[in-house]
Amino acid sequence: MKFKDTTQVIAKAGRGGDGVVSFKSAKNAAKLGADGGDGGDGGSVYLVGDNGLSTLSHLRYRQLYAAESGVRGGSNQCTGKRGADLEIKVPLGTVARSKDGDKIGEVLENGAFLLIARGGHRGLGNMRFLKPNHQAPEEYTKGKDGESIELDLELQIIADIGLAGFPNAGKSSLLRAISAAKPKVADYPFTTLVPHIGVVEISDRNYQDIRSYVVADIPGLIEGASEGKGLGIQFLRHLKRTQCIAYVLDSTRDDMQYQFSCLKKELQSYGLEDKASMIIVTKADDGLVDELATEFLNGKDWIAVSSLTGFQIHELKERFYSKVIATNIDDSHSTELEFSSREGFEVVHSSSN
Ligand SMILES: Nc1nc2c(ncn2[C@@H]2O[C@H](COP(=O)(O)OP(=O)(O)OP(=O)(O)O)[C@@H](O)[C@H]2O)c(=O)[nH]1
Ligand SMILES: [Mg+2]
Repeated sequence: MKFKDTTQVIAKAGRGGDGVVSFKSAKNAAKLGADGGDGGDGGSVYLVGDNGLSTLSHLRYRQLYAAESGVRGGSNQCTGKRGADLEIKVPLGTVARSKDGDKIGEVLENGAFLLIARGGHRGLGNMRFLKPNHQAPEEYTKGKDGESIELDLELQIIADIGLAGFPNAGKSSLLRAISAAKPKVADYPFTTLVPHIGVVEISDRNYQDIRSYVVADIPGLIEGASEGKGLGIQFLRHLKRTQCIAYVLDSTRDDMQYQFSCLKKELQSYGLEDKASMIIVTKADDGLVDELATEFLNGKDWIAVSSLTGFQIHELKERFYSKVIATNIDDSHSTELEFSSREGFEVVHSSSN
C-alpha cells in the first residue's frame, strides 16, 4: 500500500500588458513625440514550501490558480503595473508533474519557490520604436500570454500523530470520528491488524482556511509487546516517524494508570520516550473520568473524548493541530530527512469540519 496524497491543479500565469501607441500632443501639433509606454509583465505562479502543512487537502476545493495579468502601458512613457505573482503553498516533499508525467520539480524546504507557470512578457510601447528617421512610430507590441499548465501534485506522507493504545481502547473509532478513514471497529482485541491513516481537516465554514494533518491508527499494544507479545512492536516503527504520540486510554477499564505506564514502558523500549505526546481518555460517555480515576493525569496534557457521542472531538482535532504545529516548529529540519524513508498507506480525505 502506498501512502500518497495527490491532487490536480491548473496554474495559469498572467498575460503581459500590451504596449501602447501614444504621442505627446499640443494644440495644432498632433504628434510631437512618441510616448507610449510598455505594459507590465504578467505575474507567475509558484509552489512555495510551507512546513506548517502536512497534506495537499487545502488545494482540493479549487482547481484554477491564476496569477494577475500585467496592466497595459500608458501615455507619457508610463509603464503598466506588473501582474502580482501567485504563490501556492504546499507541504515539504511535494512533487509536481505535468499531465504527461514529466517531473517539473519538487519542494523540499520551507520557503523554497518552484516556478510552475511563467508570466507573459510585457508588450512594448511605441516610444521603443523611435528612431532618428522614424519620429512618429505607430508600432507597438502586444503582451504575451502567460504559461498555462495542468499539474499533478503528489506528496508522500508520514503521519503527524500516532495513536498508541491497548487493544479495544477505541483507537480506530477515534480515527473514524476525526477523519474520513474507515478502519474496522469491533468489540474484540486486535481488530486492527495493519496501520490505518486518516487525514484530519479543520476548516472554517467557507473552506477558506483549511488546516490538515495526518493521524495513524496502529494495532493495539499490550504489556510485553516489546518482547513479542500480542502483535509485538513491529508497528512501533510507524510511530517512530510521527511527530507526536497520543496515548489512548480506555476509561471503561479501571486500570487507566496501568495502561499508561505499560504503554510508556513499551514505547521506551523502542526509544520513543522523548517524543512529543499527549493523552486521550476514550469512551467518556461510558467510562470513569472522575477526579480519582484521572488523578495520575494531573499536570499532564490530556483530554477526555467520546467517539460515540462526539464529546470533545472537535476540541481534540484542534489540540492535535496545535501539537503538530508546535512540533513542526521545533523540528523543522527532521521532516526533510524523513522523506527518503517514507512508505505508506491509502489516504482518505475528510470533508468534515
Ligand atoms: N461507549 C463507547 N464505546 C466505544 C467508544 N469508542 C469505541 N468504542 C467501542 O470500543 C470497542 C473497540 O473499539 P475500536 O475502535 O475497534 O478499538 P481499537 O483500539 O481500534 O481496537 P484494536 O484495533 O483491537 O486495537 C468497540 O466495540 C467500539 O464500539 C466510545 O467513545 N464510547
Ligand atoms: Mg483498531
